[in-house]
Amino acid sequence: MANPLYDTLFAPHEASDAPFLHLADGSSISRRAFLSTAAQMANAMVSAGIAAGDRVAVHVQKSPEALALYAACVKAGVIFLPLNIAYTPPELDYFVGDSGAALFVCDPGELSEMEPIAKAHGCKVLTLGSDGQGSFAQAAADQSEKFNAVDRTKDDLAAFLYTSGTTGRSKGAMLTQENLLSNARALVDAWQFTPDDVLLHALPIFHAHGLFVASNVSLMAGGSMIFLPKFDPDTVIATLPKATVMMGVPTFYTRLLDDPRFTRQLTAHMRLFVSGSAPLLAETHERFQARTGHRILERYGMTETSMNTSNPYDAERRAGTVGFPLPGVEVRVCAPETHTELPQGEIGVLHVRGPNVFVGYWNMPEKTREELLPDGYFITGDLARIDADGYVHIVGRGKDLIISGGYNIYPKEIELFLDDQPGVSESAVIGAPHPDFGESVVAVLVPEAGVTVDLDAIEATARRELAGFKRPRKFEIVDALPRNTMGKVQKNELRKTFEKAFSQ
Ligand code: MLC
Ligand code: AMP
Repeated sequence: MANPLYDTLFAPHEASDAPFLHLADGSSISRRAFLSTAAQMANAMVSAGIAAGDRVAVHVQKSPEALALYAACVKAGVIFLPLNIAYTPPELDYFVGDSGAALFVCDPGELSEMEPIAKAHGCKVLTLGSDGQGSFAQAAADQSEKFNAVDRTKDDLAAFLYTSGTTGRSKGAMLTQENLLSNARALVDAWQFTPDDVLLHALPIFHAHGLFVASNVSLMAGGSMIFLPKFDPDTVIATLPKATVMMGVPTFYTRLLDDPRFTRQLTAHMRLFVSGSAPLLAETHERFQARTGHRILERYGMTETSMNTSNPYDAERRAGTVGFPLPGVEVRVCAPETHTELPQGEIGVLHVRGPNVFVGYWNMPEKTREELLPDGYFITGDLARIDADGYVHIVGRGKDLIISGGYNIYPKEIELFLDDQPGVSESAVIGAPHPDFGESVVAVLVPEAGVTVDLDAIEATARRELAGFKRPRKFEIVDALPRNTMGKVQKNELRKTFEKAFSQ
């Protein structure tokens, strides 16, 4: 009788009355209270006809209750499927349909729009608001605070995280209990987490970073979290004195560095700052150290693998690198076409193998076979080099991908959208350096002959159909796209032409 994920992350602290989540208003929630809510939610799901192995899609604002819903799913053996709150109804339509979710828990404000969409897929709908209210919360409030964790094995699925792809069609990465547990264990160890740690948590909890790195590590260590609804510099600066560790995407750190209140004195008591999800510029690294005296610890991961490598806690944190493979994780640098390992020091595609690597894409056996090799290695699509000391350098991407403020944007998806717009003959979407987001989206459009493209109309449609972070921030009109002799659009040339799009 076991549920390894529940037994490790949650059960050991079920009776603890010590603060677990510290909220921005100064109040706190104990693990006992948090897990009572989770048990009530698990009962509410069962009452709604949800069984172990079903998918529960979750599109809600970050709140303690949203995290309790994750705990409830683990307890009930239900597959947790969190979705970026920025997704629009047409995007959500795809995720609910593709995953075959049995229940969609959404924000009360979007119920009228989402109910018919979910119901068309035979999916039940309940609501959970940022204030912890809604029909799901109500259903849970009437339930018992006791719920016996449903038996699971370590190989049972715990979560689906959707990740976009070069075809423009999102893929549901299937993660097992062991994927999540092995990674949390490796990170607690590598970053020396203890029950005394207070993690400043300002990340969203619908992606690997905020959920499987930040929350799982803190849960496993038995620590507590300052649980903020979003990254807001004022609140981060106000609550930092009570934290010991902070995790963030590079944009968090550049925004903090732009704030004169972020000083050596403010951060003197901190044990650790971790960065990931996007490249941290060596310049940001050095500025951070000069300002605070701390060296940010950069690590590297993916939705499909959680964390793969990390700079060391106790040894040199080398700027511009993502450190060494975590214990139990193997990496190799390979030739793109043959998948054969390259001599040490050469640049190639990074492959990863270990207990952290997902088991495949939901309902996409071919895509799974393309990216998960028979010898267990996963092709990350990132270009890397391993230096003579063993530090991994991510030097670029073999995949056409833009990372804006830590969110991934696949140009193909935006190009498919743009090509459908009136007056657009064809399009190419590229990332250009952006001072706040690292990179941001530039849309290069070729109009149909003799037509003036109505950019306002395109922007209005984009607002309805695309999540905000994916929307192009700059449109450029050209007569033709640069192509090579094979007819392939030369994005490198476009990137060069528009590299200053956001620097004026
Ligand atoms: C918000 N906006 C963005 C954006 N975030 N635009 C581009 N890129 C982003 N990342 C837009 C909104 O659509 C809106 O546009 C406007 O900015 C204001 O919205 P906001 O919500 O107030 O923005 P803000 O709070 O400033 O958000 C920025 C941010 C946030 C950096 C704090 O994006 C964030 O928390 N990022 C973290 C992403 C993350 O957790 N990634 C982990 C992935 S897991 P408009 O037009 O409506 O005004 C992974 C694996 C790994 O990658 O290794 O970790
Ligand atoms: P996602 O698919 O959202 O999980 O994003 C994973 C991608 O983010 C990786 O394949 C990398 O391209 C990128 N990434 C994550 N961490 C880092 C890092 N520290 N440095 C460079 N790129 C990173």
